[in-house]
Amino acid sequence: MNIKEYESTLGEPLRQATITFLLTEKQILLALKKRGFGQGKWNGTGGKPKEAEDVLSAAIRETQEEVNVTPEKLELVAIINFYFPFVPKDKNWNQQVCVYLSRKWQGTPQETEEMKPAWFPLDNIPYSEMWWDDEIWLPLVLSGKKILAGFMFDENEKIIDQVVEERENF
Ligand code: 6U4
Repeated sequence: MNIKEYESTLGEPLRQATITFLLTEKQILLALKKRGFGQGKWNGTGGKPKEAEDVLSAAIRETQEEVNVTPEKLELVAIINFYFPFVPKDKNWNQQVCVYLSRKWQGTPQETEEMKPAWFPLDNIPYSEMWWDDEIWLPLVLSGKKILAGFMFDENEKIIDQVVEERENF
């Protein structure tokens, strides 16, 4: 099974989600997911848009809810489709994630019930404690590239197929 074959079995568009990374010149803000999907992994902040909410507004709201910070400028740097063919479709793990970088925000990151934030040096990102795909696409977006990508996972959340393309713009 590869991404193309699996995509053709999906009737509906993928559900949307967001990931946002705050950046300073030398550091990136990651947050440890304390519950739910991706529990125990470091990631950007994010989640699903509420009904009638656009994706950008969801990215801002999720960052507020999860680490108490309000991003002021968000740059869309990647659109990534994640596919979990071994998980029942009604669990809604298949998703399309818009990835944003923010260099301007209000507030100081604080731990909440959902996430525990921490700053990491850009040259020491804890990839072994993140989703496996992050090590592939995060260095690209941190180097200034915009990417369109797809990753497919097996039952152990290991990558079994991937597509990564550079884009001029979205
Ligand atoms: P709620 O509704 O908040 O209980 P929750 O189970 O917390 O849902 P969700 O769906 O809101 O999770 O957010 C999932 C987060 O995981 C989003 O920020 C997108 C991100 N994500 C999903 N698959 C990923 C992957 N393969 N690599 C990655 N992030 C991923 O880096």
